[in-house]
Amino acid sequence: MVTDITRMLGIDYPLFQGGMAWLGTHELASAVSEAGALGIIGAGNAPPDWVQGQIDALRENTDKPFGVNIMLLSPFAGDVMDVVIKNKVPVVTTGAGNPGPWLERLKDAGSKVFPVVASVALARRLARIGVDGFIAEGGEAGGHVGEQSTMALVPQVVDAVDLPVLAAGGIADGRGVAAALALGAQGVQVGTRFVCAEECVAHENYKEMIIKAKDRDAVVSGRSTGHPVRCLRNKFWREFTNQEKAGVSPQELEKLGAGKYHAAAILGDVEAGSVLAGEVAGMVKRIEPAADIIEDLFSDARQRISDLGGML
Ligand code: TUI
Repeated sequence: MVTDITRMLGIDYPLFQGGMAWLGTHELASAVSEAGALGIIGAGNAPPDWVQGQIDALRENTDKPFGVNIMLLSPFAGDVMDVVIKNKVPVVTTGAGNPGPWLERLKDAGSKVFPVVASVALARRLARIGVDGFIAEGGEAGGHVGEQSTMALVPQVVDAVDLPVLAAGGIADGRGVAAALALGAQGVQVGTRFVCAEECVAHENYKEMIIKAKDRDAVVSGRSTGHPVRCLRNKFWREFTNQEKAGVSPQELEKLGAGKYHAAAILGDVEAGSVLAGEVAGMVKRIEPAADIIEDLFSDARQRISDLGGML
């Protein structure tokens, strides 16, 4: 499939794997890139030497393009930027903030920069200073979320900027890919379904919880802190939400959340930990190789689009 994204990046499928903290490791990212889409190492809150190790390991397993996602609220964001610049990482995506201060150095290193945006305003501002495209992420997504839905946000970002846009949030099968393309996106970003890739290092309890999830199980907490997060309903979510309702301060809530992604993702404590996942968790049915997920997404999208063509 050819779009502005595949042409710009030299990849076969216009798909980015979401840069998930703890889960977007070199194992998953190299499998996704090797299969022809764009694998992304999720730096999350990790220190720069961990990111360097992940880049080295990925490059041992694939020569194909890949990306690093930098979570801008991380205390190490600036140090991780130094690492990706030194390594001339082909694609840099950013989350939870504005990558403007680093843009010139990233461009000088030859990186293509795709910020995640949750609003038209930020997209317009970043388009003016020279990013290469956007990931317009709706509130259906897992993890830190904005307020707008993918269905409404994507076309508004597409209309506001003259750069390629990928749709993210709420996409887990070929129907979602077809819908994103119909909204004007040049590609998609998928996170939750890749948590259940065989190559993803997520603990089996985490994968199992996603597979068992139903439509209403992916819920948001933390709106009062200014950093709302979508995760699966569990003991942690109930306690956090109760504290939030009781008016506990944002600093106390932050303490309550510390270490909870790691507890769920790696240690497999899916009751006391925070199981980040998008609303599409209810659509993920099995654990399978990353390459099969990619093939399924695009072969189904192609079929759906051609069926629709016949209907109209
Ligand atoms: O970043 C994500 N997903 C994440 S980050 C994360 S770690 C975290 N933990 C607690 C609180 C906050 C983060 C877990 N999941 N997705 C990309 C994303 N970026 N979603 C929304 C945004 C976003 C929101 C506001 C990007 C920019 C923005 O505006 C910033 C500005 O300066 O205008």
